[in-house]
Amino acid sequence: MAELFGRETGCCKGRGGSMHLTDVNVGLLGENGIVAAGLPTACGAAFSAKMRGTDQVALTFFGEGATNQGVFHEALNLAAAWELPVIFFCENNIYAEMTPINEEVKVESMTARATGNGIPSVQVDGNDLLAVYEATSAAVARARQGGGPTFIEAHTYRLVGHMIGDPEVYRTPEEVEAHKSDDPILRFGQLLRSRYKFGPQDLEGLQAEAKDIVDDCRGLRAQQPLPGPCHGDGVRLCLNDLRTGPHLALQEEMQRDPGVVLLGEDIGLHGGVIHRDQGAESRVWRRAGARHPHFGGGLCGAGGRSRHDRAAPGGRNHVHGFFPGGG
Ligand SMILES: Cc1ncc(C[n+]2csc(CCOP(=O)(O)OP(=O)(O)O)c2C)c(N)n1
Ligand SMILES: [Mg+2]
Repeated sequence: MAELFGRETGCCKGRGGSMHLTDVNVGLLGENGIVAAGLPTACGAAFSAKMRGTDQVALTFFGEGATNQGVFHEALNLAAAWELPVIFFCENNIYAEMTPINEEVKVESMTARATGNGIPSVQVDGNDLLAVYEATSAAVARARQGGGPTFIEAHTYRLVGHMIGDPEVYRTPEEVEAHKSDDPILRFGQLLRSRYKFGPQDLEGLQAEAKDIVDDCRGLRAQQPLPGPCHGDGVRLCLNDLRTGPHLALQEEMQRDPGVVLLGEDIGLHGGVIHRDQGAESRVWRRAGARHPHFGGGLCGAGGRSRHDRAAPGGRNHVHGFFPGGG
């Protein structure tokens, strides 16, 4: 909450804003305002976990609109080819910003896109909290047993506008009204009453507790300091031409840190189109166990993420115009 108020005490020291919440201490690797950028990032985290031999599983959330992005397909293909422990969780709320699903896609279900990339998928009622929990737990167990990625499509609905001030001219108030009784919080309350025998006071107690927490947070705004100017560190300028500079930097990093590997199109097989990387390629081949096919955007995001985990890589990207996931 301090981060949402832009305070220095927030998880990104007040500089992230609501769309970039990151807290690696709890496994939150970073939200992203760029549609679909979280998918290759999650692949990077999963790749890192696989390389380090941990039982960690990466989970990424995105909307049905994100499945129209090229990098979505690159990330799914990469995850399938490398059998990564990653879960792709698609929240299908039938609108991408303001565009209804029937104007966005021609497939019946987003799971078709997972199947097309060789990834097993499941559809779930996204407003049923326990159903979501069970589907996700099964996918985690599968990933931990070495079963690779799973795609979950959760069907849901967005009850409020896309953003503050959304005029909502693309749907009728009646349509929104009709979905209100399907609100997952209401439905879970009903389940607690019917199946777990919660009484009205039990539920009211929980609601009051939640309200108190939110009310307490409001005080943060006045109590906590705003961030000051930010001074970067660890950035070094490498004055060299564009062709040799990156190679020198990569070689230096790989010598300095044995955990560094190199990802890039064709690099695993024979060093890629620029053979200067060859000294590094045998190590890449052994460590990653793959030839690194043409997954430009996927590798780019995966590299950025896994670098944060100190498992990999020095990276190079030939084609992707935009670096999803940062790093
Ligand atoms: C690469 C990119 N293109 C466009 C946008 C603008 N944009 C923000 S949200 C959104 C719609 C995404 O649809 P969906 O994935 O269904 O998410 P939802 O709107 O349901 O949250 C778009 C196009 C963006 N943030 N990033
Ligand atoms: Mg959507």
